[in-house]
Amino acid sequence: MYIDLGKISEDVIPNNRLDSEDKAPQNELIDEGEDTGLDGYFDPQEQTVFGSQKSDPSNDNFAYNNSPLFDLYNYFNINGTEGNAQLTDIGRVPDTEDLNRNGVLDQANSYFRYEIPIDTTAANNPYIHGG
Ligand SMILES: [Ca+2]
Ligand SMILES: [Ca+2]
Ligand SMILES: [Ca+2]
Ligand SMILES: [Ca+2]
Repeated sequence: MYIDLGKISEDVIPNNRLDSEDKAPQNELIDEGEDTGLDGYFDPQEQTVFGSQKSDPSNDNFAYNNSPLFDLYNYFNINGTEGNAQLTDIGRVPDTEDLNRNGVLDQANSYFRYEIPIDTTAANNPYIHGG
């Protein structure tokens, strides 16, 4: 497990540009057709732009299943940014790379990384003491 403490670049789509779902007019609201994910494309456009036959070429679709029936819990795509506006309270504002909301793309990477082994075998993990 890695824990990074400090500043990390907001440029998730590494293009030196601030990518956001909020298109003109920018109003901090999810308007019709804006719930595209950070890439700005819905799946059919992703297939065209990236020349792919995959159902979700950008792998950015939101999905989850929290049904206790048959233990169908699945949160693998809970952080997807395409299609998250309709199903959750957290998705009602446009997704953006601008995490600190200062209006600019902060690209500084300046952080300390701590590596913590999660091996539970005491012989392999020097951080386990006392069993
Ligand atoms: Ca970007
Ligand atoms: Ca997308
Ligand atoms: Ca997609
Ligand atoms: Ca920023």
